Amino acid sequence: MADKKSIEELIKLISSGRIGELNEEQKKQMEDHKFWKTQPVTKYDEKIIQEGPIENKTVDDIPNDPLPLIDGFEWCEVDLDDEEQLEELYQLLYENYVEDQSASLRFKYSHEFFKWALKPPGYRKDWHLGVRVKGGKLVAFIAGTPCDLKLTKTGKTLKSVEINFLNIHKKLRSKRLAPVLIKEITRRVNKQDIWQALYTGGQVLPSPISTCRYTHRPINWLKLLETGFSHLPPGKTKSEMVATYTLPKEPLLGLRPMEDKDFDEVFDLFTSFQEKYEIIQIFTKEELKHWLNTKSNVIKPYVIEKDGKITDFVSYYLLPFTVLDNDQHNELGVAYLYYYATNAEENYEQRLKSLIKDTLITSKEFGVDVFNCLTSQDNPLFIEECKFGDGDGFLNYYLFNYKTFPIHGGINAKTREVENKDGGIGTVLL
Ligand code: MYA
Repeated sequence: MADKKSIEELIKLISSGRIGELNEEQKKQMEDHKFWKTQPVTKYDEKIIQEGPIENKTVDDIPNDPLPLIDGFEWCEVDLDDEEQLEELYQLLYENYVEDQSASLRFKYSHEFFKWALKPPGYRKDWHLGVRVKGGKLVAFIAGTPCDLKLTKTGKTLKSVEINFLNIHKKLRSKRLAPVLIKEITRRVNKQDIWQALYTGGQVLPSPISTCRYTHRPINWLKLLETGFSHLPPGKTKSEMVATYTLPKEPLLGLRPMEDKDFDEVFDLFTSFQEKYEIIQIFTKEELKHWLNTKSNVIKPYVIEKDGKITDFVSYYLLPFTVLDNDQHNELGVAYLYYYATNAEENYEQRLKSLIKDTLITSKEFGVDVFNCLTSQDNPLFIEECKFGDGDGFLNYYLFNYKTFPIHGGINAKTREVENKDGGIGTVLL
């Protein structure tokens, strides 16, 4: 039986999948960051006077050859069109991505998930970067995917990449391999004349442009209890808890699965809606079609149509957990809120609350037991009413080689409680 954990702890694991989260007091001193202090990133407590790149280089300044690796290891490209290599990536991440003390939780990535996350239009195979024991086992990975960013306050657009899925086999930890992977992916991206990157992490590194908090909404509270991840609050009965989280059977606003024919309207609605946030990803139609794939088992887009017009759209992705050592359950269904938009201007807040309530209802169909969202986007407007509870996981957002003024992440800087403020983070990273 898994150790008893609070739901907060579970979500922290689910959400961040990242170890070693440090709070402000615990964060390393800048000079202790032997690697990061050499990189073009904003220093802790650096006062930003002007936004812009930290260093300017040209493609000719960038070496043509990969960085040397320690003896016995070699670089590889993980070919996601090759089922065997996909399986290797799956195994690496399954066994090494999440650090859970009782080792009772594992991300249940599917091959389809990797293809969705890592093969958007314009993806490059050489940005699916792996390290192998020479001629053998895959032991480390890092991925870059193309992404154009916009900082809406200045209107500045940045041709960038998103960096994700950095993972090193447990046996090769603390050997300074991560900096080598980061430098090599940087070299490969720079070679394409791209100089900025967006990435997130639970760790405090120099220096976040924003910090969001994870929140979670139990859908199947009883199962969360049975898997040992939720507890019965003092003074409450099980049936009271179940009743608290029980949702209506059918969506109330008429939410329906998005179809391909809705796409152009969704694209227009979403693109103009996103401008309200300070940092957003600019999607081409082709890219958004990929991210909102209507036939996917991973991403679930929905729309509301009224009088022949799409008025709202919402989406979430599914990334379940395998539960080990539990007599009753072997899987936990987890959904993550992705992008949404509405054309409601009056009663915007109410509309958003109703939209999300309906979204939660639809998720039951896919066996979702807990629905997560961050305090990014306009999520603080509905978090409480839709019964999302504060998690204790925080997600820091970083920009490589670009200084920006801090961006509100939906939490109070001091208390770290959910706080609503216009604007903020409009990008969702997986
Ligand atoms: S976040 C997901 C990260 N993955 C995990 O948490 C999975 C489990 N953990 C592991 O596999 C390992 O612990 C990892 C570190 C691989 C994380 N982001 O090799 P080391 C720095 C940035 O001895 P290890 C995601 O995927 C650390 O501060 N830096 O460490 C986004 C230290 O540097 P310094 C990190 O524990 C990734 C150095 O590495 C992270 O064996 C974005 C220690 O190296 C981290 N998550 O391995 C990457 N963790 O001494 C940056 C540790 O200076 C992208 N470190 O403090 C930057 C943009 C690049 C492209 C630019 C293009 C223009």
